[in-house]
Amino acid sequence: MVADLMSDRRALARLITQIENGAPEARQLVTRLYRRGGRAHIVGVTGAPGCGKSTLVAALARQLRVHAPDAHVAIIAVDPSSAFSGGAILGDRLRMRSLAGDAGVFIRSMASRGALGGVAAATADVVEVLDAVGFGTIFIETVGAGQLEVDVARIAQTVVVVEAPGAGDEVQAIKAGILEIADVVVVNKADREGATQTVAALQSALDIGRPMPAAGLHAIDPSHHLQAPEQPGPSAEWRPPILKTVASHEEGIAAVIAALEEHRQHLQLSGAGARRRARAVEQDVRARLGDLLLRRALRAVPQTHYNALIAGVIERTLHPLEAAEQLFIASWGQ
Ligand SMILES: Nc1nc2c(ncn2[C@@H]2O[C@H](COP(=O)(O)OP(=O)(O)O)[C@@H](O)[C@H]2O)c(=O)[nH]1
Ligand SMILES: [Mg+2]
Repeated sequence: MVADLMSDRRALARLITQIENGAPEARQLVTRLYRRGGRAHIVGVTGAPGCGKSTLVAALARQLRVHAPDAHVAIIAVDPSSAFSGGAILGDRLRMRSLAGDAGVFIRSMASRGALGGVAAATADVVEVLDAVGFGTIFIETVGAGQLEVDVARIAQTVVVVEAPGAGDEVQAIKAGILEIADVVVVNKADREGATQTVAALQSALDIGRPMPAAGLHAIDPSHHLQAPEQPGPSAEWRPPILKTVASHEEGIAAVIAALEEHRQHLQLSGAGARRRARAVEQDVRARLGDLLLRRALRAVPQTHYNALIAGVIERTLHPLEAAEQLFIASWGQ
């Protein structure tokens, strides 16, 4: 069955569509495949629109395939912000057309069809399927703009933040706050003026103080925190390299591939990968638990009671917390 999905791309595409739509038929296969995963290198690529992410990913995929023809590469393009992303995705397809004839490369765009907030979970499920099926490297391209995009990028083991030299001093990655999640920084379009200044601006932003790893995950109650053993050593700290590329001419790509591999090894040797995964798994389980509890609570409460409470909040006879508490009590024990 699993081998079938690698060779039967239509079946694979169908399964991914089912996952996107939250179709119950996909669930059994997805949960079964999860048990076989854990071998792929999952690489997130994020950055402002137009900085060259798709071109870079296509160049990376092509060179990976040349160096290791047996290793299959998957590319998922996620654009949660646009519900009607047909145009952008078509552009990506065209940009990646040089890969079109290679059966070892699977390209797929994810639309935000499901419920809000479901995109990250659906993407994670798709990545798990691709991993289990046997893809050696999985790229997730996302537009670096909001929290959802950051959530999607966090599915990755290695996050590449792409920046293009811009007009003036403005560095998008710094402005958007996504430099914090970078493991590798790429200044693409290095053929353009201002690349050196962009590298310098990024370098000083990285030097000024990289927050503790995985900022934002500290909200998790530490008493329930599954922690992998800390392994001290020189490899415990990772300093994101800043690399220049001209993706459209496939320049500087080998250095990016080397950095991805180095980061992967760092994750393994330092134990940082296990810690990162433990945090991600915990967050994922909690998010899914929250979703289940919410659905269950809402199912258990009569619609009229629910409507009355919402109306009460609208009329300000109830605080939203009071309404939530009453819903909680009403659903309790059901
Ligand atoms: N000058 C130059 N243009 C590039 C380079 N890489 C990509 N581009 C062009 O930049 C545009 C946007 O690229 P794309 O990969 O679609 O960016 P994305 O929106 O970040 O995925 C396209 O017209 C590319 O051909 C580069 O290194 N130098
Ligand atoms: Mg793109």
